[in-house]
Amino acid sequence: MYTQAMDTMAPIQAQAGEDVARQQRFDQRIDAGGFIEAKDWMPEHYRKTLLRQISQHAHSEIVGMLPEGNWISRAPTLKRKAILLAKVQDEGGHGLYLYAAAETLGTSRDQMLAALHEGRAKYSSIFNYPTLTWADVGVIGWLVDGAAIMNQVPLCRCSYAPYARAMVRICREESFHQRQGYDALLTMMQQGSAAQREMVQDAVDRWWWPSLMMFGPPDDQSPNSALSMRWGIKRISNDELRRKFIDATVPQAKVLGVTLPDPELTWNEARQSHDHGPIDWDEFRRVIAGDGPCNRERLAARVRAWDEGAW
Ligand code: BYC
Repeated sequence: MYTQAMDTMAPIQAQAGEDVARQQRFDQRIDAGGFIEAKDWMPEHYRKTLLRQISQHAHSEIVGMLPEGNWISRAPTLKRKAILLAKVQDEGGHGLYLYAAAETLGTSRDQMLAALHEGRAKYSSIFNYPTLTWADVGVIGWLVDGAAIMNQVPLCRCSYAPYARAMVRICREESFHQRQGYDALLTMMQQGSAAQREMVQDAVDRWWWPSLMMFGPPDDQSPNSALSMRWGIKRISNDELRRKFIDATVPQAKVLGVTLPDPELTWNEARQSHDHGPIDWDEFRRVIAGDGPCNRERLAARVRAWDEGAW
């Protein structure tokens, strides 16, 4: 028997059926290891998760220009100055590719930058620490860019294709950044004075633990990891990446002749990996909540650059 209600229900049922079909197509593509393009349908939560991660990543690149930028005018030689200038410019370029990738998800660059300037957006905790000496510039290249590469190479296979494509170029440039940092430190350690070697060790002591925090909280305290792994946004977990970074860095420290500031750092034969001492997660939480050594200074520098560049 025909009723008027049937007429109004039919489009709703058809829409619900279409939503289920789209979700199934999306899940199948993700399960098969496929990629999602900007114009493809995606669940709202997937879009928001990507926007959160990519915009935070973009902010990290441009805020990350500040600690090293401080040393451009004080680099020890013309060669080191030219290398550092190129590196800092590269970081600005990474920010631009990443803002462009994030914009494909429907939020404008102005909106993302407003969130940064108003303190509503996060950027990597690591850039809230000061660069006290020239050795800090080398250590940022070695440890910070080294950690970034470890974290970012798997992002070249991120299920969201515009992000994955941006990451391919970024990773190539980050590899060069890591090598230049290591090379600067090797020069100081092998050809420098005792004071310069001490400077390198002091910088390693200050940057080691914050570098380990770059990978994010432990897996069992990472609220976003489960879904991001399910959706192929993150391919390797925070703890696993941290472990791989430590394993790769220990032999490099040996060649360099520096000591990593963790008395509990030991090789675990059974796990074929290193065990490490406890990370100060209270410090991490304080820094990402805005109370690190340089949070206020970094944000003020970004806001000033924005205001002074306004038309
Ligand atoms: N700093 O559930 P979780 C560079 C936040 S730039 C600040 O594990 P997720 C470079 C996290 O956002 C390097 N916040 O989150 C540039 C979340 O908060 P919300 C930047 C952090 O997203 C210049 C909460 O803690 N790299 O290479 O699954 C010069 C819970 O965490 C941090 C990227 O951005 C942190 N360290 O995993 C030199 C890479 N860790 O958003 C070098 C892309 C966690 O819920 N991003 N949080 O409020 C990622 O891979 C992931 O977003 C993370 C975190 C591994 C960082």
